[in-house]
Formats: sequence, structure tokens, C-alpha cells
Amino acid sequence: MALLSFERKYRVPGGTLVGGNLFDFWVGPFYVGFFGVTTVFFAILGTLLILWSAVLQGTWNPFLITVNPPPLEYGLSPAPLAQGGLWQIVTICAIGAFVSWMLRQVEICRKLGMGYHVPFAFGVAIFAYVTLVVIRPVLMGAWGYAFPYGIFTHLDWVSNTGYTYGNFLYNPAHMIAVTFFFTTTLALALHGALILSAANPARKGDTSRTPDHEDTFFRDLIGYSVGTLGIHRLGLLLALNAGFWSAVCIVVSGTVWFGNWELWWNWWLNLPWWAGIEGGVN
Ligand code: UQ2
Repeated sequence: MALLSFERKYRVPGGTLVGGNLFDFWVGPFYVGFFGVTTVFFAILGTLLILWSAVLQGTWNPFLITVNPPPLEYGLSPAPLAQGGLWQIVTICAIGAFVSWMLRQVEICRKLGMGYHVPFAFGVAIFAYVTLVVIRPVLMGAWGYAFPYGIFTHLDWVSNTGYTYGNFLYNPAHMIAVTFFFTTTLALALHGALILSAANPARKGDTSRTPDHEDTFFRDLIGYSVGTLGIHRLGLLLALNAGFWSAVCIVVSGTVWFGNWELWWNWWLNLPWWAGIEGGVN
């Protein structure tokens, strides 16, 4: 069905979570809905507050603009605007905009009778962000442990936070997250290459190849094809795990593990069956 006639057929009222028919309309190609309104509200307010923060800071250099969280002394209390209060409101706006965007996705899924896989996936990204700026700072007792909103300053925060725990690459959850990130790119590269190779035949003028060709390529190569639906399940699983284990690796640093991550691996050296071995560590 042509795009325009399909959309006309499916652009019908209903499926909203909040607001009934009130915001159940489109502006050009965009569905609005109650959460479209709240997304725009939080996004504009948050952006204006970042600009206000830049004015207070006295720079328009995009690399140097930074909205800093309050100093650690403020703990978990509201801070004056110029000492992290702006960061606190910007964070509320960011979470408000992200969650509104996710719920707008849910409303569109409901209108179309689709599964909620996309808003669920976006929810995992929101969870990773909320872990950094809410969950971990609350567990550690100060908003000052959250990261600043600036191009250079957030890089400095990542470096400083990493070295606070020695060599962060020894963090086992970080290892799992990195492995999922790399495996995600491997799966997407294989999938993108396989689809394009079937769609664009080796001999010019040949017709496109079918999914059977895709399956057979991998059966010939490694004796196994994960399948055309399976590769997308695998891709979603890999990508969501990358975000999830990223959240885990930072939330455990400073809450359940305080020292250097290299020392975490001493559990291996301390296993009972080689305790007391001559030349060992215990
Ligand atoms: C596949 C298949 C696809 C694919 C890909 C495979 C026809 C179009 C890429 C091959 C993928 C495999 C064997 C899994 C690789 C495992 C990891 C962890 C990267 O079989 O079905 O559909 O796109």
C-alpha cells in the first residue's frame, strides 16, 4: 500500500493513554498526543535553562559550556540555581522529555496494534541515563556524584570517575558491557552486509536474492543460520544488554565496590583449593 493511503487508513482516533481525544491529532507527519505536548514542553524548558546556565558561566563556546551538578556538600538537597540548581531542573526536564517520548511511542504502538519493543528498548536507554544521574547519586548520598552536562566536562567526569576505581577495564560488569557493545557491531555488520549482498546481486542485472539465499550462505559457511527473525531478536538482545550492563558497571562503583577494580579479582586467588600453596598470595 502506498505510504500516503496507508497512513490515511490508520490515522484513526484511539489508543491514547492520557488525554482521550484532546491531543489525538497530527501536525504534518507527526503524531502529537498528550506526550507530544509534554515532550516539547520539557525539551524547550530544558534547552532554555542550559542557555541560561551558559549566560551565568559567561561562554558561548559549545565545547566549554557546562551545566554542573551541585558540589558534594549539598548532598541530596535542592541547590541554589547557580550552584547546581539549574542542573537539577535540567535533569528533571531531560527525564520528563525522555519518558514523554517513550510514552508517545507507546501510544503510536497502540494505534497501530504493534508490540512495545521500540518503547521498551528506548526505556533501557533511559534507565542507563537515570542510573548515572539519579540512582547512583542517591545511593551515594549526593547529586554531586552525577555527571555534568558539557562536551569536555562530561569527558573529564568519565576519566576521573574511571580512575577513582583504579583501572575501570577490570570492572567485570564493564567487561560484559564492552563485550555486548562489540558483539552488537559484529551482528549489525553481518546483518547489514548479508541483506545488501542479497539485494544487490554479484552480476549486474540479476534479480535480488531471497531469504533462502541468506540462510544458505550461513549454513554453507558455518553450518548454522540464526534466521531472518532470529537475527533481529539477537540484535535487540545484544544492544539492550550493552546498555543494561553499562548501567550495572557504574552503579556498583562506589556503592558495593569502593576500591580498585583490579583487587576485585583476588576472589580468584583466594579460592580455598589453592589457599596456602607455597609461593601463593595466602
Ligand atoms: C543469519 C540470518 C540473517 C542475518 C545474519 C545471519 C538468514 C537475514 C547475520 C547470520 C548470523 C548468525 C549465524 C549469528 C551470529 C552470532 C553472533 C553472536 C554475532 O543467519 O538469517 O537474516 O542477517
